[in-house]
Amino acid sequence: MALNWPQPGDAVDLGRVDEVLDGLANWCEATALLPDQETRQRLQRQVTAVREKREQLLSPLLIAIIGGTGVGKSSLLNALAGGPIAAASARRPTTQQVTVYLHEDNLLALEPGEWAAAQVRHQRAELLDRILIDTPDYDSVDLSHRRRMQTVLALADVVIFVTTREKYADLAGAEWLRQYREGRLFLFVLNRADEGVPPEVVPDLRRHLAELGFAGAEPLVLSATAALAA
Ligand SMILES: Nc1nc2c(ncn2[C@@H]2O[C@H](COP(=O)(O)OP(=O)(O)OP(=O)(O)O)[C@@H](O)[C@H]2O)c(=O)[nH]1
Ligand SMILES: [Mg+2]
Repeated sequence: MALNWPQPGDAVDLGRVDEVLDGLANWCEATALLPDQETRQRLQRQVTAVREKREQLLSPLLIAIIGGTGVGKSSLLNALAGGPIAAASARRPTTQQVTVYLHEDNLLALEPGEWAAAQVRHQRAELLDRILIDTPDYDSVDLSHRRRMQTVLALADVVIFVTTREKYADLAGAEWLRQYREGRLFLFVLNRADEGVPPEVVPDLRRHLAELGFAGAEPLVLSATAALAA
């Protein structure tokens, strides 16, 4: 597998975070230390907000892969998973429903609703805290594809937008993407790099992204199939 996940490295010690939060919560009670009630209440609200964020750190990251038909979304998912867990093929469109890939030990109970039409359990330990979601294309004539993809987009923590040198210009009309900019991390992948990338493509793609409000986004130029084969 050539697309390596970042390693936790110097991961934050959550036990230490809890100690600090408990200490701050005690201060909120200490009228001798903080006589001003308004200040104590403000601190209490902040402690509560940080506790909520800390809880979120324990939930698996929802990573949604989106893009036009045939750009290589399912292939990229396989490259990230390090094995062929999603069906990818030359048939268009291949992925017709949202498919959620999660570890068999993952305790997250996902209700198979409209957005999570299919679930595939796997045993890849490195994906325990990451749920990969493959979505149908957004540009098919079947409008339900885009609707389902957008439901996932709203829930995702990380969005990987996949495009190719043939399709990236479609971003010029992708106004719908704007509303999802806030609250999630976006990564933009220019796939099929093994087939060559003309020099104007990446600067053009950057320009389209800036026009959509993603100024400074640096496209990741790669080949999903080459990564999976490596
Ligand atoms: N040369 C090359 N082909 C690729 C690459 N990534 C995907 N493909 C091929 O492109 C075709 C479509 O790939 P998929 O991964 O099924 O694309 P998709 O975006 O999931 O397509 P839909 O599910 O129909 O929306 C398949 O035949 C893949 O083998 C790549 O990096 N290089
Ligand atoms: Mg697919």
